[in-house]
Amino acid sequence: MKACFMGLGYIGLPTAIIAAEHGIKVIGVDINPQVVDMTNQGLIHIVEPGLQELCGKVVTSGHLKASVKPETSDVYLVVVPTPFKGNHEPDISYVETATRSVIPLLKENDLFIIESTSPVGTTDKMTDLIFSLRPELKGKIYIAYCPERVLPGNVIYELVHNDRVIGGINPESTEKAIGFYSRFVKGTLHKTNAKTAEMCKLTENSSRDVQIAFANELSLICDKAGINVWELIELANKHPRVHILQPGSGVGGHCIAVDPYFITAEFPYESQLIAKAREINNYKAFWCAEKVENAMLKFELEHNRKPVVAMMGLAFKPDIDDLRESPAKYITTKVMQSRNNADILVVEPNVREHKIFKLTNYKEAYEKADIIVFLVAHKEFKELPRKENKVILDFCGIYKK
Ligand code: SAJ
Repeated sequence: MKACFMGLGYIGLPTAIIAAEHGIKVIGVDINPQVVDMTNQGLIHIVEPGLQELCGKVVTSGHLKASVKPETSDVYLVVVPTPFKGNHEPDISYVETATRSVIPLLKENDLFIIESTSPVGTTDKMTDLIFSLRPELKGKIYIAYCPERVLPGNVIYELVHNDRVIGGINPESTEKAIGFYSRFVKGTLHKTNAKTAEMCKLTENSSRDVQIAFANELSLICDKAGINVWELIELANKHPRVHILQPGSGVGGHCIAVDPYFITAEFPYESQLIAKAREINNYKAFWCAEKVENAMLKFELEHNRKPVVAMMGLAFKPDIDDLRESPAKYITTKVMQSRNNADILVVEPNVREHKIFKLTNYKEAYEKADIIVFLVAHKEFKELPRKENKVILDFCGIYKK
């Protein structure tokens, strides 16, 4: 069996590698020639534990090859980003471009799968596109939607062990897709239709966003009430049916901070709670930036000099190098703009250099700063000795007690 993966990003590359490791001949396609070159040398362009070794192995064995162009295969998978436009409308142009580029290669019995997070109805739209250009394939190829669910940092394990939801445009397509995934997935493969599978992905991430918004709202209330929110949540969670998530400096990444908009854009009147959760999680980052700015002003008034401020963390969550949609990056930018870049030390231990931010070693920044702002709960920060003589703004629970 030969499979063509359209997109070698955070999901496409690991999935292509795992499929290749399970004996499938894989051609990985990316528009970025650097990604293609690196992959062909057995090197990965993302940070993911254990993936480098596997990539080297499957490239050497000849099971994975990368290219800028798709090749004739038995299975085609679309694993490209689905960003949103300025007005939070989903942008499925990458999915469409990837689909268009494989349409000329499709032949009888082929399987076409979309994995990219997509608004409800995208699989039907791509199906119409395929059959409008290749009407002779109607009823002769299989088309399904199968979202990924892996957590960055644990991708290799989750790709194999997570359950998957598989929705075909008809029962035959669902069965065909199940046949493909059962070659490398040990989790249960749940059958449904394409629309439900699309909505299922959006539901999973929106559910998490709503739950985090609840924790973030509690953090605002507790700040005003003078209550330690971490202790409060820990105690509330002692109830057998209460499971509150953790507040933070906002919600980031390219999934939870994006996918709910795919629902709100299409169903604005029905999705009030989902929209409000997005607002609360975005507001939390703004609120954190204001807290930092106020602390800086207070310090200046009390000490008659500008403070040195350490912004601890830029990633969108702990112990990763991914800065996409990062609230920490937003807060740091806002604080730097308000202070004309003066006296702000930016720290991100998981990134070596950054084109916008000049990075400072985290220990050095921690020593030098008057005000320490914990934005991301990286493991390195938790090991720092506590400093009683500094102003600490802990937005991510480094010191829960
Ligand atoms: N966060 C909190 N409090 C929490 C948990 C998370 O503030 O208690 C924040 C994080 O700091 C981060 C954001 O939420 O900024 C998202 O982080 P995450 O760990 O919740 O999720 P992602 O974006 O890394 O991965 C999610 C996962 N989805 C769910 O858990 C429902 C993953 O399984 C999906 O595969 C992934 O989105 C995706 O690709 O859609």
